[in-house]
Amino acid sequence: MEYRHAMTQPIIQWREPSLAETDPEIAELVAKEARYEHDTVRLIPSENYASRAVLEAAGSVFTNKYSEGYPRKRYYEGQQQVDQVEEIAAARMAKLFGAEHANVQPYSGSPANLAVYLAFAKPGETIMGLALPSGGHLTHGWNVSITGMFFKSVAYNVRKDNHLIDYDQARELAKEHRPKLIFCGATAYSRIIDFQAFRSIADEVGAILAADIAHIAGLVAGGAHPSPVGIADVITTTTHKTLRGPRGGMILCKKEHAKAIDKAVFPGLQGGPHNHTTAAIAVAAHEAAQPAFKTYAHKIVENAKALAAGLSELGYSLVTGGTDNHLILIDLTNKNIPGKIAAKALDRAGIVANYNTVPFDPRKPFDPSGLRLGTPSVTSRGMGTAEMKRIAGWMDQVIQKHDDEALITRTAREVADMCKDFPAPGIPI
Ligand code: DSN
Repeated sequence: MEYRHAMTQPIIQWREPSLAETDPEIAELVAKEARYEHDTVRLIPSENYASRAVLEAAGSVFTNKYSEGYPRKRYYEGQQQVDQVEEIAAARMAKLFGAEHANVQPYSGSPANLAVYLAFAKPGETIMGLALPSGGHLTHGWNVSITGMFFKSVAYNVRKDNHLIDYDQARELAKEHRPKLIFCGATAYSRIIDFQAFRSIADEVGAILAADIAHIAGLVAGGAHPSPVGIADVITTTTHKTLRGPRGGMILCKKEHAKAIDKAVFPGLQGGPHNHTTAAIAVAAHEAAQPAFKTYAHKIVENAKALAAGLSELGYSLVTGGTDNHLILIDLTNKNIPGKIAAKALDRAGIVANYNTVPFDPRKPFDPSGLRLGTPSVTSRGMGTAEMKRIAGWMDQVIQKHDDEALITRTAREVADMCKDFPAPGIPI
């Protein structure tokens, strides 16, 4: 694991043993993971490669600090640098998205969403969100999540005929149940989300509108998906998906809600913020503000469309027929193979995806009919539409012959060979 040392300073300056010397077992797993992430085509839509700069900040001495409170209003001394880091991170993110206020303390997306519940609804009150089997997130009120247990949750769905969000149903349900809070946003939805439609539904019933853009934040920042800023009252996101930052969370909101949101995050929900993550969020915001990031965001979508077209040509049935964003959901029913078997064969072939339910799936979530794919990681490596076609071809071979281990091993070699030509950010192999 010596490369982490090389990333920060020449190893000669260290006066203590390296990770490899202290804990070879973990060092080896880290090195193996780096090799795995380098040699495979990673198509999990919520994953990415953080840059070396982001990794350096995330692995910095800010991990040593406690700083409950907010900049200039802490419960700890010793905040000379931490205050600056958090102010820079929040200001950069607010500017990047054109938001009035940014809170960069949520530990990740789920805590960010919980803070929104805490700010705007009381236990037992009604909230609304997209149903999990329709592509919504657990924390949008699904029954196994605390958000479905502590609140009266009403779920809207995608339409049966075209699998697009059923805005009419959402409006009817909102009028009937008068929710305090409406969540829009998804984890397995491949089309543009009409934030304005949700705004008008929320206005009709006097609800707060929260847009969870965790999956598409990088596309929004790069102008490849419409922004909910100025439309939704509050916006939550993770920082590590299309945004390419460290694993973390963030809430953007209008000034009028800033106090409620800040209070809900701390002291309402969390203790000390993860300052090393905050530093890395600042770096990610800086990277996402560069002109190259706009190109990156548009290329993610271009690649997703190319991969979707390649798979469609090979007879794969795509939920909604295709994609407008970074994500593709395949319904494998017509190929007579469950998602899990396909995902496991693909993983052995060096193509990493996740099995997923499709809307109205007759199969169970742990053994569903679908595969979920995304192009943020491959795009971060500089792969383009030609590589997407190759990937579609490999996927087809492996899915069709999922128990042909010789073919799978050969494919894994071909995949690794292609990967050599596309350096993975953050991995100095
Ligand atoms: N687990 C994330 C995803 O994979 O979409 C969402 O939280």
